[in-house]
Amino acid sequence: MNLENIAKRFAIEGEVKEIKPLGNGLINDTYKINTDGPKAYVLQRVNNAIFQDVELLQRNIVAVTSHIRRKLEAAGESDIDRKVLTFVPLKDSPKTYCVEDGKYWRVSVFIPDAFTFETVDPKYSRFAGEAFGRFEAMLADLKEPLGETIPDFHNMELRARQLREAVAADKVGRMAEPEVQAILAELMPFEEEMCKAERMHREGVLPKRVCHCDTKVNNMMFNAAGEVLCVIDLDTVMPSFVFSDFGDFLRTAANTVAEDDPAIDKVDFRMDIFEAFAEGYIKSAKVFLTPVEIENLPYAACLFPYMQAVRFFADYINGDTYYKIKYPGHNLVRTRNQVALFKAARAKMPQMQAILQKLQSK
Ligand code: GN1
Ligand code: MG
Repeated sequence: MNLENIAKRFAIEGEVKEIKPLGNGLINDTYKINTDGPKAYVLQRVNNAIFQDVELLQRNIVAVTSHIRRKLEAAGESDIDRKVLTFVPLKDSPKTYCVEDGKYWRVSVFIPDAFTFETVDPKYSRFAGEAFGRFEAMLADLKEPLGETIPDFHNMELRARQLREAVAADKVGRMAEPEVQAILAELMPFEEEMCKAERMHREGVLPKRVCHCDTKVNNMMFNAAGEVLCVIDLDTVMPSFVFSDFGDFLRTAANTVAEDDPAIDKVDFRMDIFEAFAEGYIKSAKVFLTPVEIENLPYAACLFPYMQAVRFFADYINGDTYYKIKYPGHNLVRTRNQVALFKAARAKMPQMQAILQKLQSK
């Protein structure tokens, strides 16, 4: 596959000089395109085994980025090209993706002088909370209905069912491993408790809103002064519960170690990060959040480590077909880490409730 030929199908300015790998996502393949023109670009292969409807996915992304751009323009913001992603159309069509040998590609403008982080301190965590709350608030009046790029992506009932199916199929014989049995026994007792969001939705007390759904710390760009520029990685922007964005950020940011650190005894859930993030998030999201949503934010902080544990674990049992792995057993290490984080977070729920009460009375 010739990356340069793919890049040349897009309406980029200048000549392509160099294409090199960028970032460390677990799903798509990402490259930076340097040109002799004023801009650099990001070339990405969208993993269409996972995102099966790339047409819908790009339609969502264009709807979301155009909407945010209009809002920023209306608010008289400066430097808008660094505050929202811009997707580049093809030379011969308004489409923002192309297909080469059954693979899907797209190009966006590279945001210069921007940084991503794998960890954050409380100050940055507050910025991030504000930014994700603002992102949701800006999209609250989006007219175009968005499709689910991965149907039921954060539906815990579905994820629990997928784990059961993986266990029953035992495709690669990993259910014989005693540790796999032990983890399963640890996870199962919490299944019902963790499926609370779907129940509340059926009861009509929990709405779906346009959410980012992949609010990992490293999906946010900061400028050199440490201010948030924009959120990136928009493939999963879709209707979901606000728990998705709140919970998934804390899953990565409040963990004292990386999500795949094998040192489980070092895993803990940082309350200073929780407090700062919640403060920022509530500040910008309170315009639309309901009391039920706020009250359940501590549940969200537990749900996401739990759901991620279930997803990593199911992938391990299925023979590592979803997440990229760096070594055999990587998904099992990730699972153990997320189980430990889930337990740490769950033990701190009363503290989280107290913090939320304090924040709301401010
Ligand atoms: C995937 O691609 P990346 O690394 O941003 C995954 C998330 C998981 C995350 C775990 C589409 O995100 O849901 O939380 O890995 N994205 C998809 O690190 O499944
Ligand atoms: Mg990412």
